[in-house]
Amino acid sequence: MAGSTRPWRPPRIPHDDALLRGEALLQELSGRRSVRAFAPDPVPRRLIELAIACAGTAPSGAHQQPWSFVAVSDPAIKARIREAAEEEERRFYGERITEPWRAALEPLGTDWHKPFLEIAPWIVVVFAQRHGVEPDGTARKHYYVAESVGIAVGLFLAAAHRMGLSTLTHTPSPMGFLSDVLERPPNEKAYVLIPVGYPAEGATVPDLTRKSLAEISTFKTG
Ligand code: IYR
Repeated sequence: MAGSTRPWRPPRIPHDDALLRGEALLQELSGRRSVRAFAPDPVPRRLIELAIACAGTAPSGAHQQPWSFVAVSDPAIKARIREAAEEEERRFYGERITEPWRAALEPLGTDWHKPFLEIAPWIVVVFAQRHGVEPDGTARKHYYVAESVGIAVGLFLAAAHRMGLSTLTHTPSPMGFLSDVLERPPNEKAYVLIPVGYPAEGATVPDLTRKSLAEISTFKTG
């Protein structure tokens, strides 16, 4: 039997107004940059809650919402995360990285040092629920988990940016230590770690450009 439905017919936005809205949003999103040097200045918990709530509006496979967000401001936990992440990263940059990968990362100037993990006022760790858990403890298959969580993370980043907060989309590899430090259940796997805060005084970002619309799109209009 199909689930219940309700009518859905939101008011249409006239095209001239839609154009202005789209252009304003593009300008807003174009101003987002990943930041690697954070100020220690605090960010109210409510702003983090709002960014998470925005992420939670993402579409997901079979509407299973296979995500958990763990927001950390506890200095002791941030210190443990930094320590474990730097241990992994030292191995990555020292042994596991390939030459092509090293070359690709060169413009970013990254290395194993991750002081931002302690300095940023918040670290939000996003976990993907590889499967659900029924009340009786049996596993329930989840669909399109990576796609669903990826969309939610995109909305989180956009929401944080809209509130004037800077983020880094960080993936220490491997991230298994986050399950231990944050005491997550076995059906969850760390997906990405997002420091949130304000750029440090004197922070810089790589002088990158984004691909143009023409480079990223093809229209087949008949
Ligand atoms: N996880 C490492 C390496 C790294 C990999 C990619 I792909 C990046 O875009 C940036 C960094 C680190 O965080 O340093």
